[in-house]
Amino acid sequence: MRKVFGLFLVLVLALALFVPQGFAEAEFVIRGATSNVESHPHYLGLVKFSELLAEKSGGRIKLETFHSGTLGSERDIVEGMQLNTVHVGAITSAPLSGFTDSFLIFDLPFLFSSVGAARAVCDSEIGVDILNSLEPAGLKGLAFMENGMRNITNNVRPINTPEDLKGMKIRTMENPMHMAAFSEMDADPTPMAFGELFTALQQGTIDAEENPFTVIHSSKFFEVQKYLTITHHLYSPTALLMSLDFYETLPEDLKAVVAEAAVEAAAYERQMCDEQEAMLLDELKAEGMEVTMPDMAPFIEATKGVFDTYVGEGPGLVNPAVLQRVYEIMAEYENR
Ligand code: EAX
Repeated sequence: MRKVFGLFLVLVLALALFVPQGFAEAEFVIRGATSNVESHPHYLGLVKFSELLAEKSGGRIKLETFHSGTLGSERDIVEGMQLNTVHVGAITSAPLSGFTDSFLIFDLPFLFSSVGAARAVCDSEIGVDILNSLEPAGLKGLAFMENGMRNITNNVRPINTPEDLKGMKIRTMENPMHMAAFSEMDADPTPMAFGELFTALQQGTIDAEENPFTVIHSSKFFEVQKYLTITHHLYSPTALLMSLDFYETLPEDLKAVVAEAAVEAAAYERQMCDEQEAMLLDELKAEGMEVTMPDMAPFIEATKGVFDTYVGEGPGLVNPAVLQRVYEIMAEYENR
């Protein structure tokens, strides 16, 4: 009997010594979320982040990922990170402008000339400053993922001129500059949390919304929206964020792991955006959406008033020096 017990002990010890790194008991079990659905690049990026954290930490960090608003709207996820009850979030820039004026630059209509130029701004010193501006709000900005160039869908009529938006009840994100742009075009902007949007469109309480192809397709807006207008009126970056309270509990070596994994996950997420954007316009047409691609000059002219109102010195405004630097970075990118 003593011999059997001895053998058993040796076996257990051997197993404990040779447990593969990835299966060590996690020291930190954390939760991360997006309001987008499972097939959207936001969630694909969170899953990649989770895999990279596990791999690079030797299993010490286990990130559980949630999609489709399971942990609430983007605002709920942000508040969860501030309370350290949610630890990671992939959050579109617009709601973040409510926590720091630094994100307002992304809310100027038609500012970004291309996705590449927008990414160059996000990856510049301006982008680092923007992410760091969230720390007083209790959020650690890790990297910029992407939502993409936003377009308009609606159920009323094809849109070919700004006048076609007149009186249209369009859902916007909860952001005053987005609302101002559509008011300048005599539309009727209604801020609404993303999770309520499909039902509002289905019930007809809202005529229109605006989002990148990845969102329009993954959230099946083609089922409740007839017309799609390619406008690229806003570029939506997505901040990969961590609860600052949680981040500060990490030892230095795991903070380095988080930083490295975030950059790699963000690059992967942008690649997913590129792959999906390349094929989704045809998919949306195949789903029956009627597409218009009007000249944007009249829309740009019609929304210039947003710059007059929201660029200047002081709270709630886009700093003119930052705007000038953004133009410089975009020019460097386009002339590279
Ligand atoms: O992708 O609320 C919105 O429209 C945002 O684009 C959100 O991230 C869903």
